[in-house]
Amino acid sequence: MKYGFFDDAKKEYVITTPTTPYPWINYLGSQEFFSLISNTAGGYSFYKDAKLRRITRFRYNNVPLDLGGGRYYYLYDNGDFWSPGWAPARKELDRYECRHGMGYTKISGKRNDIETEVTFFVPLNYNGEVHKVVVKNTGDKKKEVKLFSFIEWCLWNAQDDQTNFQRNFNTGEVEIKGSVIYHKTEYKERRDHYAFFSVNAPIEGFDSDRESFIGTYNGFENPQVVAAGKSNNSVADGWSPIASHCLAISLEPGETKEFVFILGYVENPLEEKWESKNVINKKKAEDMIAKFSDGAAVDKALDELAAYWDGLLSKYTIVSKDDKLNRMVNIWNQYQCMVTFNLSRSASYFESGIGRGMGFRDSNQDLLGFLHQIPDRARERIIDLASTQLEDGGAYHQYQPLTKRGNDEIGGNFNDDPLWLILAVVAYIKETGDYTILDVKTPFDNDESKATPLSDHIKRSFDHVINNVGPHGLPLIGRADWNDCLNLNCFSMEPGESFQTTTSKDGRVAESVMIAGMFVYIGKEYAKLMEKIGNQAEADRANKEVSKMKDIIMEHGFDGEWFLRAYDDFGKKVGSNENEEGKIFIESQGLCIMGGCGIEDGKAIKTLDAVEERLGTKYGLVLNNPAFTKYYVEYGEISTYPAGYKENAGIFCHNNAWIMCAEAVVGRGDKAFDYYTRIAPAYTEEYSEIHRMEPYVYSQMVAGKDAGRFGEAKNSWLTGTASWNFVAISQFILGIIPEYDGLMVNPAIPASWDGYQVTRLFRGDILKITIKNPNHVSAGVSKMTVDGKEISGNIVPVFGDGMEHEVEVILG
Ligand code: BGC
Ligand code: IFM
Repeated sequence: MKYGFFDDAKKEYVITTPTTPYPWINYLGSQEFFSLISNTAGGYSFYKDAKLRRITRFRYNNVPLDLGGGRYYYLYDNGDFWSPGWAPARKELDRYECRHGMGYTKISGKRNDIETEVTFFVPLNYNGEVHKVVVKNTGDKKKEVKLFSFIEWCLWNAQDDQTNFQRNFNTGEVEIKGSVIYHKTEYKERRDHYAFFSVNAPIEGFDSDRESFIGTYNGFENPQVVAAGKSNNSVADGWSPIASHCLAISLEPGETKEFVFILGYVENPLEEKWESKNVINKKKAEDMIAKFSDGAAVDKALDELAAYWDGLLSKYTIVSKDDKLNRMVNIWNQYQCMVTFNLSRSASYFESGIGRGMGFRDSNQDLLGFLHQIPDRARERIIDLASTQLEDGGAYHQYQPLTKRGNDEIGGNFNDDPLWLILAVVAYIKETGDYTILDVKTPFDNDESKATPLSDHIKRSFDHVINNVGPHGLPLIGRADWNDCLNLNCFSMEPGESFQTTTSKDGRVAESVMIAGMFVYIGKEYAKLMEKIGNQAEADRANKEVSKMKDIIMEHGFDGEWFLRAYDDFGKKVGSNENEEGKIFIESQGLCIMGGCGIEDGKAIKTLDAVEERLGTKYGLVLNNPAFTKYYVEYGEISTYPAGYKENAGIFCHNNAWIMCAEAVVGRGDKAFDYYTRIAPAYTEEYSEIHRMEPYVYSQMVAGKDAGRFGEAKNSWLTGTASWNFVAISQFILGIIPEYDGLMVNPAIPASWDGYQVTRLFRGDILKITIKNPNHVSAGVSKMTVDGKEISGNIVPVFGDGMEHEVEVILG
């Protein structure tokens, strides 16, 4: 069952009912000011850091769902009132629609012959959310209505805001000047930032104290002020400051009126600190407000935003016979890659914005699906990440975006982390041809006195693996590798100690076949890069280490029909046919094959067949099988999850992509694409009542076959799934692959396809690539012409002339 439809021409998903199976959200802003907005206008805003600079308040896990705060509008008409986005008043509407687009959301609702449309967006280079509200009288009688706005301020530090009430109920301060409500509560930083909510019209009244507006025992659905149709003009003094305007609007039949509301954030550099207590420098807010004094200015900014997204998305576009594939590749997957690049795992409807900052492994992987969009931002991020690396090549697992410093509480020792940095650097150079990034002096642990060129950082990443191997010569897993919940060192836990902070105490240590697979896959890339920059000695050394590791994998990491997952701290096999539960895990299968293990001797094919048989379901591949049904102290958190959920045999969409890639590596395009369609959101749209999450973005996990709610997704938006699935489809399956010296074309597609076209903007050139499949094969390029001339090999050279070039590729 569907709850809306894709409007591909507008790059929108159109939701036709407010009661979607779960709130279906969108993100506004892509630079420094960010907002989450649901299809009924719930959500919140923050500046740079969802924990430390939360601008509006939101209650997670609220009852009812998605009524925990938002930017709310209410219409009052002669004793009746409603919200044009349905929530929070939740009065029935005669018409409702929500259009989630690229960086904007448009919600409209009609009742009592009043049609209201609100467009929410964050203009480019602007620290604020703009709401254009259009109210129309569609009836034949004159209307005198009131429009109430509402937002609730968060007292900046979102964690403190939800916990430290003894303090916070005393600190709230506001100021009202004309139609602008300023939020000037200090946080401990002492007046170096404030926020405001304005409207470009005279107001009849306002409120800035929550209780005065809502009533002590009312809710967002029936604020006493709205019910009475009259503001209280309350000025908050402690408690919970809010901002609400009341506009009296008179509308002749057919008449439309337009208003611009702005929720803005202002940062004052130190030297501009507020002159004295209670006096804020309003100039910056006034300038921001002046920028959007009317609807025309707003429309212009919306056009600029659309042009910006058209530009970004034009870097990779496909024309194929499959609409679902086209909309995933051309629009939504790339859009989600931008969002995950910006926010890592910090703020979504499943991530509270206070739990996690930017993850080292997460952000490095997010870069893979994003860096073709804005390579300069990718470059900056790579340096930020590498600056939190430690001298031994290990890394802080997370850092806080506002400070960019490694998080000491979480620390490091997730032994996959360092390798992902190499992969991100390699991908960046292949996309841009910019080798100078390798020379950038980059600190360790943010200490400038310890800065060395980035090339040295990736060398240390590589060496971190070979310096930390266990009894079989396989890499030590550390606290956990990519699978956070496979905690193989947990048996040595002392009472009161958290499993995640322990390491083995008796000298034996768990080893990861997954990291070994990553090492051969990514280590080979490291060697190639070294060769490319003329460091043959380092390339040779790296190649030797990689081939040694490959041998170790085949000797100690292969279980006969598939790859093992690990050795636990007792030296026992994890992910082996010998085990009763958890006989096979997905991660090592994908990565070992991507690293080239088992290709020549048929073991890769055998492995992939076992993956299909044991992990395959109609909704995607589960992570492990059989699921754990009881707690195993030697496995840790993974076995605490009920069977079929999360890392315990859930369908973890991130690692499904590695199997697609592995299938492509062995040339089985049919299988690769089949797996792609099992989890790609556009294909799940048809059964949204089961899947429940947004049909335009990936979710981290779908409940697996052992779960009570098989097929139901959770944790949409912020997941490495976005970038890895984009890599899988755009590079491994459709076969358009950036290489150091040009763009390689090497598809692995369903044999039934006749062909498709891809337009790729690569290093300034516009490559129009037509792929033809006359003999109905899955892989193998038999002929390639560039601008009419046949070339040998399958790499389109870099022209560097910024012109259009026609590429024709014949498979067979
Ligand atoms: C979850 C993982 C997540 C981790 C983050 C675990 O509880 O299952 O998916 O990555 O927490 O700390
Ligand atoms: O690899 C992790 C990631 O860092 C956060 N989400 C879950 C993944 C698997 O455990």
